[in-house]
Amino acid sequence: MMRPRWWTVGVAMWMGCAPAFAEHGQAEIRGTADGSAITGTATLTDTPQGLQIIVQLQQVPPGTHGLHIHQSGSCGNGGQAAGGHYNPDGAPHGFVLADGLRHAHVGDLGNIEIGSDGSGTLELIVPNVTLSGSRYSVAGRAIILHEWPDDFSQPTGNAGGRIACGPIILTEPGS
Ligand SMILES: [Cu+2]
Ligand SMILES: [Zn+2]
Repeated sequence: MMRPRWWTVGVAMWMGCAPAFAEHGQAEIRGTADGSAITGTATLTDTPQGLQIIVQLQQVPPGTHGLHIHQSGSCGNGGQAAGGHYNPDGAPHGFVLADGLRHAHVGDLGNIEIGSDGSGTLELIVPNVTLSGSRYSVAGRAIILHEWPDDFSQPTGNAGGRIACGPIILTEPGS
C-alpha cells in the first residue's frame, strides 16, 4: 500500500506543514572584501522546536556584530546581492527570538559576540522556521555578518556594512 502513503506525504508538504523529515543545511561564510580573512560556518538543522542554527566564525574584528538571514542566497557585490532581511510577512525589524515572527523579520538573528582572538559562536533555535517546505524557510537565502552591532532600531538595526556572507544550502544528513 505504498501509494496512499506517498499521497499523504505529498499533501502534507503541499500544505506547508512541518517537513516529514529533518533536514540539514550549511553555509560557508566568507569575508566580502577583497583580502578579507573572515571565515566561518553555519550549521542548520530542523528540530521539533524549530530551526537550530549554529554559527562559528574566525578572523572577525572583536566585538558585537549583527547577524541576519537575508533574502537571497547570493553574496556578490560586497554582500549587497543578498538583498534585504528575509521578511516574508512585512514585519518590522527586531530580534526573532524575543519578538517572534509577527514583530521581527524571520532573518533577525540578533548579534554574535566575537572575542579578542577573533572567534565567536552563536547557537539558537528559531521556532516555526525550517530549512525548506514551509512558509518560513531559509535554504537558498544567505547569512550576513555585519560590521556593527544590531541595535534593533528601524528599519534594519543600523548594523553597518556587510563584512561576511554565506549562502545556505541543503546538505545530506550527517554531512
Ligand atoms: Cu543584515
Ligand atoms: Zn531585520
